[in-house]
Amino acid sequence: MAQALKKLTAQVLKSNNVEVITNNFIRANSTWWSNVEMGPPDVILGISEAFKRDTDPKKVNLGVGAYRDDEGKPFVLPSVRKAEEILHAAHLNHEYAPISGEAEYTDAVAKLAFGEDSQVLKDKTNCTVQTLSGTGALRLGLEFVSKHYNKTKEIWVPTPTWGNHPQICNMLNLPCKKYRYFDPKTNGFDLQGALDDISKIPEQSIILLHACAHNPTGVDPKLDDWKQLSEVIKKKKLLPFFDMAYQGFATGSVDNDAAAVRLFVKEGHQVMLAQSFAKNMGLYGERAGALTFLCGDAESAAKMMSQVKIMVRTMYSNPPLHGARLVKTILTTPELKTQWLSDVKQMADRIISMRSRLRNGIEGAGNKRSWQHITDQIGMFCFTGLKPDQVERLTKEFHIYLTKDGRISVAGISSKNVDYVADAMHKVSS
Ligand code: IK2
Repeated sequence: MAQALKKLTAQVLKSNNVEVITNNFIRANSTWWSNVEMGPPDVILGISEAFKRDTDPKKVNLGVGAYRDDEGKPFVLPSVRKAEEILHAAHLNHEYAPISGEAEYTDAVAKLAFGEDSQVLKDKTNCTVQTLSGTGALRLGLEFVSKHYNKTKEIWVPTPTWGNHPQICNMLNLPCKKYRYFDPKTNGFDLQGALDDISKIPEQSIILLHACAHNPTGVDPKLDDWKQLSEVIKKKKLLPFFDMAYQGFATGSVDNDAAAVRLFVKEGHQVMLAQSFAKNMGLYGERAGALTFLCGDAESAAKMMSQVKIMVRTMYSNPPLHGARLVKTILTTPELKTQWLSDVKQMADRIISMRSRLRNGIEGAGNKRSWQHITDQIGMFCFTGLKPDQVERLTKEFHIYLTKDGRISVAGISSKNVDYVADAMHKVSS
């Protein structure tokens, strides 16, 4: 207040328009929102902002999980370009979409996740709605849990997990608990730790699982591990909520990457599933996603749909059209789908080759530590194992931006910067 008064006195002395100055002072110091504190910047998007401010020509952004081509540029998939041309030529109108999204879209995305011949889809036991990308699917799913789930509302997430998972739970006052997942000693999956922790979760809680390309670690359970997880989850009567933001990005095959989800369905789990087309179609800003609840039968799925629609109607009324139209066009036009599958593989393969080059670069520089995990881990991210002080050096001395936990988005590495990044990682870690 003393500071504010000082500023006011200075302004009054400078100008004779006392009334305007006084009103400004009153407005600035007694608003309806004076209780609101400044919040911290988003952990990941805040890094992009810092990167933009950096004027060094060598700067590299390995913070945000957004795919870049080998020139370091945002990549518009050729299949998406073709779908755009088809939509442009069709001269479509801009009427409201149905509350749950176009049925052709939701049918196509459910088939992509659960498989073309999925029995649960044939039996219409799925309630699938279009959402505002993967985040919107998670939010809507947990919002629904918060209102309608009358069992144990604890949400169990892996350690570590994508930062937005606990944040969404906090927003909804849902208790967010953690089970072991990543083993820092091996830089791999802690199967025993996960099984032990999950076996102690209260019955009928919700367990969040990354379907593939775990963010931030890049460490996925093997198919046999998934079988063991499925068993213990079934035994504890937990509701599995799969987050599948990277279908196709882990192995380059959309079917391989959906293996865990399909295994759980085969084993009788009534899963929830959040899907995103941000990464695998490069539709980041279009916000095309989907949320599915598998139910016991078609009647229960219809009841669920009626309630989800009420919830959507009160939040954003109905979803955006354009991104969903692109996804639907690609998935339902055979030539475009073939093109897309090859586009996804191309992106996954480029990431895999950058992993090798990064590892070879660090090891080639004579670094004594093991960097095998760089090539063992999969998907967009690598959990480097770099400590916070090493991360800080990478940013301060080398203008390389990454999250404090040592996660790098391998998609941000290119032929142009891989040697520079490898050399910098070697220097800060030896
Ligand atoms: N779930 C997970 C696990 C994700 O990683 C994401 C995307 N995160 O990308 C930002 C980053 O970590 O750098 C999502 C869900 C949601 O993605 P979207 O809402 O963009 O579809």
